[in-house]
Amino acid sequence: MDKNAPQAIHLKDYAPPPYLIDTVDLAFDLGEDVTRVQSKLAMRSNPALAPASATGGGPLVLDGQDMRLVSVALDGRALDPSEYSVGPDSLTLPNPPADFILEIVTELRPQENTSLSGLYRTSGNFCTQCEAEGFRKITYFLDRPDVMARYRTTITADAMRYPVMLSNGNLVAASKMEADGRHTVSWEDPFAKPSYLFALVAGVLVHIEDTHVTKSGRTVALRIYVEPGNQDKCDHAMASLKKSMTWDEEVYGLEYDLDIFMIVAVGDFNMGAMENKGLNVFNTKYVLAKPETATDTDFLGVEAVVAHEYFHNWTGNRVTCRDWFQLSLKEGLTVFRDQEFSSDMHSRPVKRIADVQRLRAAQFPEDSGPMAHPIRPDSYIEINNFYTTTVYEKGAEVVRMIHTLLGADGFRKGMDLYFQRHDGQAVTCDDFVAAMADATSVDLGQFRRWYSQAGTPELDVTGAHDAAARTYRLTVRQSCPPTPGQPVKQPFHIPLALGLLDPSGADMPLRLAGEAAPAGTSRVLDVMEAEQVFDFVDVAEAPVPSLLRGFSAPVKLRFPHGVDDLTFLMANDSDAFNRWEAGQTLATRLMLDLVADRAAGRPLELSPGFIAAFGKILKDPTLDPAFAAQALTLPSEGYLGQQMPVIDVDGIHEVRAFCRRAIATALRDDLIATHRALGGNEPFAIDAAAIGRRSLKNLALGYLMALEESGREGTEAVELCVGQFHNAHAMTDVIAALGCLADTDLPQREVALRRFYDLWKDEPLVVDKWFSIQAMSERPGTLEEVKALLGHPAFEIRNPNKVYALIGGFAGGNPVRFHDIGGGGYRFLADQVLTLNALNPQVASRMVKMFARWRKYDPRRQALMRAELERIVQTPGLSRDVFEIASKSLE
Ligand code: 0A1
Ligand code: ZN
Repeated sequence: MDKNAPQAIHLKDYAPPPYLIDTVDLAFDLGEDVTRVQSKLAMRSNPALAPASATGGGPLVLDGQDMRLVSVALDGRALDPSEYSVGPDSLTLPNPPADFILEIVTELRPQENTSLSGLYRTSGNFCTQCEAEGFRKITYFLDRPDVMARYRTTITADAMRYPVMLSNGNLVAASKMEADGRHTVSWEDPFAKPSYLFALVAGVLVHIEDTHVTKSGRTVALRIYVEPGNQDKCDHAMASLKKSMTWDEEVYGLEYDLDIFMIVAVGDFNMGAMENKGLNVFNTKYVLAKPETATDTDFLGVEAVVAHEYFHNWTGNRVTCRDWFQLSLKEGLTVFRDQEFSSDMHSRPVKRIADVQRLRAAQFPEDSGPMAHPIRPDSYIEINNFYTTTVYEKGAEVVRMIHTLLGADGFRKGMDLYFQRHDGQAVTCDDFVAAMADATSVDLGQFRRWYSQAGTPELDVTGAHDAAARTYRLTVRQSCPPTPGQPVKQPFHIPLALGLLDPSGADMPLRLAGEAAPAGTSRVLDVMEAEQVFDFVDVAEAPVPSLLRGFSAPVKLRFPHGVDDLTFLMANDSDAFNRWEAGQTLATRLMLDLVADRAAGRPLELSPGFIAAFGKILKDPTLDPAFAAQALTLPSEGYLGQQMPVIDVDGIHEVRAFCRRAIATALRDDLIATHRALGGNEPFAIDAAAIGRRSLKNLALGYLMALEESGREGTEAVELCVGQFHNAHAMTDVIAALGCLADTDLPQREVALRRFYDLWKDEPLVVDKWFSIQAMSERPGTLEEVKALLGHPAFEIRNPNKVYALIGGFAGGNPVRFHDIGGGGYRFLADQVLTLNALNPQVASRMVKMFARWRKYDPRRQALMRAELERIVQTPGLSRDVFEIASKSLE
């Protein structure tokens, strides 16, 4: 390997810090040209290491990059440059004393920082992002999460340009404007924290304010800061914050711990949001929402992300990670908490289905590709590449399994013990599991393999009924495919929730051989062996098993259910998730058969039984519309592709379109009736029922518009769609209609796109939607349009949201055009990755990931994608971020 290639960091090499930092005093002088940072650190050698000696803990190596070192002083004495050494990423003091004050002055140019990590500018304001390793771009520091210090932050800047100046904790001092036009504030955070939770914001901002009174009677001020003009879009975020605070008190007994909680929304942000102590910084996408500008998905996203960041105050901030390999300690747990919160606020089955769809769409492919890693990775080149769906969403599934194994009360006991033991500490995933096990005496020994083994386990289940013996035997075999660096896996501890349906569709009482009495009608089996049998007794008639209820483990399950069994489960399963799942399994099977038919040149025909089952769901007045919409959505092209050894891009696209047309043709009148019944502009509400009605209505519209291609039959659909586009008040309805029109060649398409832009050109988040709708159009000319849109005045390559909307929308949301056999899509993406690499490595790396699954395609596409990856890896000046993904993809 190239000796200049970036090196990996390994979990096994973890060593505690030789020095600790007790307090940090920061003084920022924010300037248009240069920003000066004075840092005063109270440091001492780490007593947990060798007995403290008078000579201290050996060399002190502070992290630091991309700034100018102005001066260093130790215990008040300015050091001569010969007394320390500065490298590209560090500042080393060869032998400091055991206890000392270190003062460092650095200078930065935030206006030139396009990486959006460290201190940078957004819309003229100053803003920071320090997770994971951004603090080292502000000052030299022990920039690692196990060094926790108390911070005091003083900010001085021009009073007119930066009237609002914020940092973590409580405001402790504020000056009036001085003669030079500048003013100063000081903030103090009483809680020790790692540097990644530091934040500073300064600029022209307005805020809305509310309060929350905690269970114990303390009043907390709540503020949401936005750019002027956006105040009218903050109410939903504020309401979500208040609900989150109440929920965490009720469910976990956790109260907020400072007197003020602030959220700042910024337009330029790499991720969704950041949980800095007392001062969360958010991507505007997860704060700003009003019915005219935000879809229901956006509203739900705001609620979930506000909750997620708020919940981090305990799971992440009060108890943090020892090192970045433990990232899932805070992220998996906090995603689990936000998922549960959203379930409690809306519909549990609908939320569970959405979460599982997301896991399957993004995490399963990651777990079976070149970037597969355990939720606690063993090594990384660039930690920013490990804010993955595996660490987050699979991490949440692992926590959910613990919840399932312990029960809600046991889980709460485990959480209580976790906080009792570790409040104020930086700990590991093992510490978390130990607290869960110790609080409940549940043995989680084998369960720990979920933290160390990558890959999606596969369960092959068979059932055998013995009518004479009245027994039913389930045989469960588990396996897990090899992943990079892990050729062989040990069996996992898998909680398998199930029920058995009798011929009437009712759940049978479940009694395992050896048990005195049945234990309920839905229960969790502990699958621990490579092969295991479970014998149920008193089973008079052959049951239809309902397996993996509620998706009780992140696995792929196979059971030889016949078509009739699946239809039966769709109609009867008491577990809503599995009713949905049965329909998806059936649809997947039928659609993959059609893909094979098409490849063999056979004519396509969709089973009338399947269409009839769809019709039944559509017409069932007792069903929750939100659930019906999920049940009537065919598996995505991406999901179908995952089920094939070699992804047939065009076959899948054509078959899915064919099925949509077949369903729409057969159920046309019912679809129109559904759209009518749910249509009209009812007063806007953002509750589960209203969201559900809109999603079913727009699902119907989508099917009807599938008829558009078939000419005359589609005229009425086009009228409905154009009418909805022009008359709807809620963005959800407008976007649904515009999305349908964007796939057509109708003259109304251009009219609608132009009108939409003209109406919304001053709302960046709405313009993002306009970009992504065009990027995801299945029309053949989309790539050329996307290229042209790169030059549109509203497109900014430096703004992550714009990149995710246009480039990400095309490469990630338009399989048939991105994977066009001509290779133009691939060349386009690689060009964009190389442009972004120089500007914002994190964003570039998220884009290059779209190539990771290249081996799943046919030889021609493989060769094309491989060539682009090679072109990328060979480019000089590649960031660690992009290098890691591109090189691992080629391995
Ligand atoms: N901790 C945040 C996500 C986040 C991670 C990294 C960032 O910059 C590299 C920014 C935000 C969360 O889980 O919400
Ligand atoms: Zn998080």
